[in-house]
Amino acid sequence: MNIDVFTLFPDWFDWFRGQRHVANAIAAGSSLSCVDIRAHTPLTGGQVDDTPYGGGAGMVLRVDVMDAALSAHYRVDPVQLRQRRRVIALTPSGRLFDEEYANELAEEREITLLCGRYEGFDERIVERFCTETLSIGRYVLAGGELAAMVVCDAVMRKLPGALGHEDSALEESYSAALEGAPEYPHYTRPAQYRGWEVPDVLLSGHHEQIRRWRMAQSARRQVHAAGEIEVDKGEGEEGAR
Ligand code: 6GU
Repeated sequence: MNIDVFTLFPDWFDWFRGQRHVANAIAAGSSLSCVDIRAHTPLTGGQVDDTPYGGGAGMVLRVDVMDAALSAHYRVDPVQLRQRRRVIALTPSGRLFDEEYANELAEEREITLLCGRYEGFDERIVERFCTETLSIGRYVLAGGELAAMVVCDAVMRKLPGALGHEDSALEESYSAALEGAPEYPHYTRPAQYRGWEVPDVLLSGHHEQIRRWRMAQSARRQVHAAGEIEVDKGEGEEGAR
């Protein structure tokens, strides 16, 4: 899979590319390229944004600058580009990014992510050049770059060769194997620590009982994730007070 990120801060992604599963995916043939929006601006002084029509705070990324960057990189009118690949504007009001959305993107051969800064994009960028808008949550970040990394992290770990252990992505939170529920709890050595025990069933060696326990735990977490937040005091029954 090839991911292109259009950003004002391409060097932020140098660190991200070094993350193990990202580096693995790249070594296995995927790519994560950054295009510096500012390098393509037709305006003097490297200008990329401007004040909003109608007034108000902040700056808005200009449509002519984004047009120039997309045109220079793909050598095609960006109005046509979106017929060949998903071009995604990262914005706090976009479609909420979740595991299903990540699976959808992981199926694509190539995608383009546009990072806004300041108050965001001139709306014509979204209307004319993009196939969709994406948000990683209902809060506002100063720019789309961290959101782009979140998307790349969630998508790239699904690509062939990204994870060391081939089936570690199969039975994890929100996977089909768990019927879309969050993952069950894990424990490892030591079996006793400060009097805190590991559930007996996990030490029992009864695979069918372990499987049933895990499915039940996963389903229980699903209920909590859906809204009834169980306050996790971080202590076992005995450890309270
Ligand atoms: Cl994609 N961008 C910005 N600027 N803020 C966000 C976001 C994206 N998703 C959540 N908050």
